[in-house]
Amino acid sequence: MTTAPERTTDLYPTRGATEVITPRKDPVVWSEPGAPGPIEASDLQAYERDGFLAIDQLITPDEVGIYAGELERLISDPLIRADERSIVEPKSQEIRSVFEVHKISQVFADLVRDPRVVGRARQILGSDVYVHQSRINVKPGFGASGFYWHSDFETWHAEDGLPNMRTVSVSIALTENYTTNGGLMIMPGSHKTFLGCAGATPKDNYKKSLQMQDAGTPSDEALTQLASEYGIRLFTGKPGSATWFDCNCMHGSGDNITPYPRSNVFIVFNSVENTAVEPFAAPVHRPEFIGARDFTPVR
Ligand code: 6CS
Ligand code: FE
Repeated sequence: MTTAPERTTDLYPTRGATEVITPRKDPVVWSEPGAPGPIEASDLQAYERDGFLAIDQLITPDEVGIYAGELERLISDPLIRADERSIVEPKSQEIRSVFEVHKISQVFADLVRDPRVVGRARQILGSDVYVHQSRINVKPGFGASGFYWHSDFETWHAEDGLPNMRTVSVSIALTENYTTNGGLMIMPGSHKTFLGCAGATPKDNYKKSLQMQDAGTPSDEALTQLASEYGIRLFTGKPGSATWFDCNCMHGSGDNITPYPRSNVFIVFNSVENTAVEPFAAPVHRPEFIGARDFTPVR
């Protein structure tokens, strides 16, 4: 019989009656200065300051072909389409995302374990890591909808039960990210302010939030304040480029009305010292294909 992990102190209150700002209490970079790893010290300092690190080429063009091919294989498989891990676009019903690709695809499982990938995650988080979530985002052209402004940690804390900000995501471009096809936007420095959102988490929220998030989205006033304080950075890059970003960055992406898909693979590494407990602001935790409850370190 598995006992529910005990609830720890809630350092980052959210989804109450009103919005509430809490200064970040956790480090951004958890490893000691000079700790070994693929990230240069100057880049690690920039990541600590900005909350993100853009890499022009994390994987080679040949490798991109392998992963882009695997994405196509997955989204063309009727069994995958019928699986609960697949989320479709509200209008076109085309596949928008497929979750838990590190478990259903050996190709993506190998990417997770690649030292260029997991090595950076361990260096940022200062420990062994496991995958909290992985997904491929297709973001096809001709109207694929974006992701409204949010902090991922706000959801992962409220609904998946991650206690601290010791989680890092990497988005690896599998198609060209232009200025026009719905690229990732981050407010540089916003990771140091936790914005607790107003409004309780509805039951089975994920069934809607993965298409269009509502609970956990900031007010216009808060976004206006954050944008004026931090600005907005749009990420562009060739296939194979990557953006590493802290779990609490305020980020989003626009719709893609161009003919050019903006596909990526998105992997979320969590420290084994920060494993999920009971949700902090939801009746029950989300399904394991969205928020892992298997904390086996990546080897
Ligand atoms: O709810 C989540 O976990 C997912 N939603 C978004 C918009 N970003 C993070 C994550 O993939
Ligand atoms: Fe997100």
